[in-house]
Amino acid sequence: MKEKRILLFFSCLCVGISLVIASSQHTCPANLEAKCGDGSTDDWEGEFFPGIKKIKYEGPTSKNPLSYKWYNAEEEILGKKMKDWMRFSVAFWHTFRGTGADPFGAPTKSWPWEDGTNSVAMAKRRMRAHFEFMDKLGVNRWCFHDRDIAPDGKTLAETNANLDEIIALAKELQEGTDIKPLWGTAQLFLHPRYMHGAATSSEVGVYAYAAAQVKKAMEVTNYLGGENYVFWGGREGYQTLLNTDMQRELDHLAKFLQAAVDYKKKIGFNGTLLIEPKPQEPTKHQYDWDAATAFAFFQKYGLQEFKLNIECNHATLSGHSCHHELETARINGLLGNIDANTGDPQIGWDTDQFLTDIAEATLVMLSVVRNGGLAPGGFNFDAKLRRESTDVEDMFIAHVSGMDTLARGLRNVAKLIEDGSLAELVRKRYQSFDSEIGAQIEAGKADFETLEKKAMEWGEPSVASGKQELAEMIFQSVL
Ligand code: XUL
Ligand code: CO
Repeated sequence: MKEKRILLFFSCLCVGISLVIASSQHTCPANLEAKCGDGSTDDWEGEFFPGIKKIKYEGPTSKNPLSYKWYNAEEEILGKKMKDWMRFSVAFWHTFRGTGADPFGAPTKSWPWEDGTNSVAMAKRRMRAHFEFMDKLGVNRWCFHDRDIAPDGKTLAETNANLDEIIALAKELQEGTDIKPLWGTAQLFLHPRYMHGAATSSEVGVYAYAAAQVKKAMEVTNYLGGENYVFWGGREGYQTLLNTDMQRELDHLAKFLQAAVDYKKKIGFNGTLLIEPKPQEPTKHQYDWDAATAFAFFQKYGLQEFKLNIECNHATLSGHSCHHELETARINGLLGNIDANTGDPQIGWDTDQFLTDIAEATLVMLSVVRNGGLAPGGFNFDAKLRRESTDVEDMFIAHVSGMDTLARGLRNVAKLIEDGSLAELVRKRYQSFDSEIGAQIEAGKADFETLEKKAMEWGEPSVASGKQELAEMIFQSVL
């Protein structure tokens, strides 16, 4: 263990005063490559977050940034406890592997527990920090990629052995708690072998390697009691159609996903399989562009086992609102999970920010409530601190803020439902279909001759106002 320094700092936020005592032991950038420690030990003395107590609900008047103002886990809203509506999850990759690096700049985070290596020992220490983080935050679910939590070895067998070591520790840390993975996944995009894709790679060797990786990731997700398994096809797409056999690649992807269904059954894994749509980045065009594209793909290939993990920032990248993607998934029976984040209207890429817009959160929660909740899915904070946010307490503040925003959205939906006028506006808008002929149309029993007869009989139809401004006024009134 390196030299230790205790650094006390006073964090005075504009909303009030919070006294946070942070212990800054030896620090190195949370970098994947840079070396600073020797990565030989997972020793750590005391707490990882010594200045931070368990985050509690203090209500909307609290000025304490390390408290919940809107998220009250045990409180019942619309017939369910808030924690059961939300099923919040910490994303290991952003929270514990995010370095703050961007294409123009070096890592900015120097978390005290990082020794700058990607060793198995460092992975263990990091996993312990992660469990303390979840405990203090009061979140009992987490999401991971295989390679975020354990380093690559020289061979696949060695890599699997590294993963097994970390999984054994995670299992031990989960014991006696109600913590478990919301979902696991395989990282099939970072290593150069995946430069042409994984299941859609032009190389059969890569297809096989990816299958082996997913097989193992499903096994460990199952072993940890994970409730879902995600496929995000970061490189399952193309950079140019000139060198791409799109039909062959899509057929390969479907065969790969079917093999995952078969293996899931074989090992008795009951988790839901989820596809996470995204239109592009890193590829120019990702095959799972949006919810509707993924739905068509499921239909064509008979992949009925799959549901969707909708990510809000991916939704906006595909030219839709998050609400649109959620509703498209929901009405097709596919809403399985939400990667809770948001983009920036002035930035055209996946900024993965914590959701803080109350109106957007209310629309998200409207879909969730209409869906009857998300279980066995939940809300995974696929969101990262800004590069410039470098205090340990920022990790907590970001999650507290994201959780409170969604909790506030849920409270607003309850108000909207209780008020009833928006539902009434929508009901009235379609009431002409509550007629005999409307019922015939909806039952598929109105042929064109019947409808022509009606049109002749009725003459020019009357068309009512859409009342958009009134709908917006009602929505605003609950925010
Ligand atoms: C990337 C993204 C991923 C997936 C998991 O945009 O959202 O982190 O959620 O691979
Ligand atoms: Co995501």
